[in-house]
Amino acid sequence: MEHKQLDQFPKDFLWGSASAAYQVEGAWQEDGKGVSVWDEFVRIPGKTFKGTNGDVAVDHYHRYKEDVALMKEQGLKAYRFSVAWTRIFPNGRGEINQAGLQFYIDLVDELIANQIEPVLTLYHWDLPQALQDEYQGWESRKIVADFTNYAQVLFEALRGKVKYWVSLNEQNIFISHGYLMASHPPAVSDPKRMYQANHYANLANAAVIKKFHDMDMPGKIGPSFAYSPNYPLDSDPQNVLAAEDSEDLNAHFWMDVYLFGKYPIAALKLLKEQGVAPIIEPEDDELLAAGKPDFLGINYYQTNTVVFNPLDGVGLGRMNTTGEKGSSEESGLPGVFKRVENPFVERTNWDWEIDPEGLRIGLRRITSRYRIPVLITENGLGEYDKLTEAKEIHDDYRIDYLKGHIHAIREAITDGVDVLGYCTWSYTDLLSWLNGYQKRYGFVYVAQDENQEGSLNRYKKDSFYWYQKVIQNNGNTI
Ligand code: BGP
Repeated sequence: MEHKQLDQFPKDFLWGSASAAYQVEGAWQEDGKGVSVWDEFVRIPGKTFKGTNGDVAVDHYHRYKEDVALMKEQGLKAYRFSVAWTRIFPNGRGEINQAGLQFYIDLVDELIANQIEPVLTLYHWDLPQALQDEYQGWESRKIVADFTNYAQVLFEALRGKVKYWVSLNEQNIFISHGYLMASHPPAVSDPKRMYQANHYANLANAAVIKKFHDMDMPGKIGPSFAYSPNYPLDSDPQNVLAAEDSEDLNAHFWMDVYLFGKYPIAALKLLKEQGVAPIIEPEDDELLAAGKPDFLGINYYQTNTVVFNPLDGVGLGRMNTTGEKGSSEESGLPGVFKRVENPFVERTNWDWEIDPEGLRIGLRRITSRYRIPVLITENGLGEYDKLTEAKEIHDDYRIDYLKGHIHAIREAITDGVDVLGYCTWSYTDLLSWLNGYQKRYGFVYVAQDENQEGSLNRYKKDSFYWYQKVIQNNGNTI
């Protein structure tokens, strides 16, 4: 629908930007930090682009004051970051490592002193290696107690200071990449193990949310889901059904559990037929029902256009992690769906489809199905950037991308969607898990190249100044 006039963004809208510990901090062995599964995984030859790792990353651990000063200059209202579990508990549990905890207390204090709302992610994929070794991490029910215990330490330490908490970042991604595509640790490829690990992650998520509410914590908590709304390629009923199936298996399969405490019917039935459904204990339903989030975090990058895929059709294909346009392979689930190119949208050099309208569509779907406020916890464009001799970065393509998506949010707000805020991915340039340092997302350029050499100096991109104005006008000129 087209509105005659668009609503204004709410006055207290959180104009923000985001990062994750492993991708920015570096200092991987400092101040008592333990080893995470990513610290180990990146050392296995061939796992990441050109063997890049987060040992130094963009050195945010030592430069956080400089980074926060840049945020302040830009006028950022919120900064989303994650805590490295291994800084708090080097071995996942046991004695608290005070120096590690202090880093986050200092970061939060620095943000608050600069009028920036901290949005804290409890888990952005860097599981303590000790828990992986001891009981296979997410593949054990034991993770629920350890994750809750770790979260409680942060709840207590930052009570009243941090008002927005993200429980798990992109459970759907770390589980599917970790246990099916084998592209993230622990590099397993087994659907049965994947769905069981996913079930324990659901329990851990619910337990942490329940703990937050039981402790009467001021503020709000919710998971961040990587949502790629599904489209059928055309109106062939087979393809429409394939899109419904993809929405069920790739989206409702997580969001329904977060919001309804139940898996979607058709998806679970299919997994049972295939013998890969998770074992669900009777008491699990109770916990899932008791751990309802206050908001849903959404990470939005692209939509997913599908057609029907016969039983002898394509399976998992390779992703483009090189930035060589057109190098990704076809991918699908035999008997259900396969992904195809959407002929109506452009693609990035990493083959990600650029579809601002898809964000509005996704926000509308969430609102209709779940009636819950949404915090957009990630959205952005990963591209090559060029530092000119004058030390400038003319990233007009990023400005176009963000402008289109902010406009789509404004339209969604006008449709009646309750959006709490918008965090771009990412604040500074940072390490892209599988794509190295050349795939850049930041408002702030960091001199760090593929060989992990560079001054690590920060330079403001054109998009930095553009977003500064957006914030000044509370988005209402877009
Ligand atoms: C999300 C992750 C982020 C970030 C982003 C961009 O899935 O939550 O941590 O990496 O995607 O992805 P990529 O780095 O693969 O381009």
